[in-house]
Amino acid sequence: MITEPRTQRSLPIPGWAILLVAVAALVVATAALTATLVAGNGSFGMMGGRPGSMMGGGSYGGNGSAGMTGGLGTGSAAQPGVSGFVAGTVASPRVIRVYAGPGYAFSPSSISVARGETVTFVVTTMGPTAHEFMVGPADAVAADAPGTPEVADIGMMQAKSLTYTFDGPGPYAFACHATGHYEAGMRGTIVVVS
Ligand SMILES: [Cu+2]
Repeated sequence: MITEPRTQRSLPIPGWAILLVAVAALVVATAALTATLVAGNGSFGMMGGRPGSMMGGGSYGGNGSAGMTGGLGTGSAAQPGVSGFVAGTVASPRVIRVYAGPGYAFSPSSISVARGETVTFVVTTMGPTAHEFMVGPADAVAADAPGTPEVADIGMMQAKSLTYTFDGPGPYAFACHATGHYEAGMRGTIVVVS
């Protein structure tokens, strides 16, 4: 703070010129960066955007499917069976976001998990109708069997989470058993990838 004005006074270059150069450099740098991104992968833009850019940096061209399978904001770049996938554990579950509604549907309606992994489902209700989220063995979920893990009364724009370990062979499923919803098709499948 004390020595700050010294450089400016001793230099014959006026402050505005330095500022101009700095701005010009910034413009050039921005342009170069933009050009690199566009040239690197034209189709990356919308989906891979934010979370992918840091992690995916080195493997841009190599793995075009990462952005697509990630789909509706699951947040994780790699899916089970894809290189770079990290399975959830009891200590550090993998977070999978699920959207309930609008209407009587889940998005995504099919979810891949690794055998034995622990997943925390974060279920958000879209639309005015409250939903439930039950996950477990497919037959138990279909029958709405007592004791099957479930979160209920998830109101509009509310998120509730449920953690489950897929330690059996499957098949597994998830569903909403609010009155009439399952019958209307509000269910999904879980694919266990060994
Ligand atoms: Cu529902």
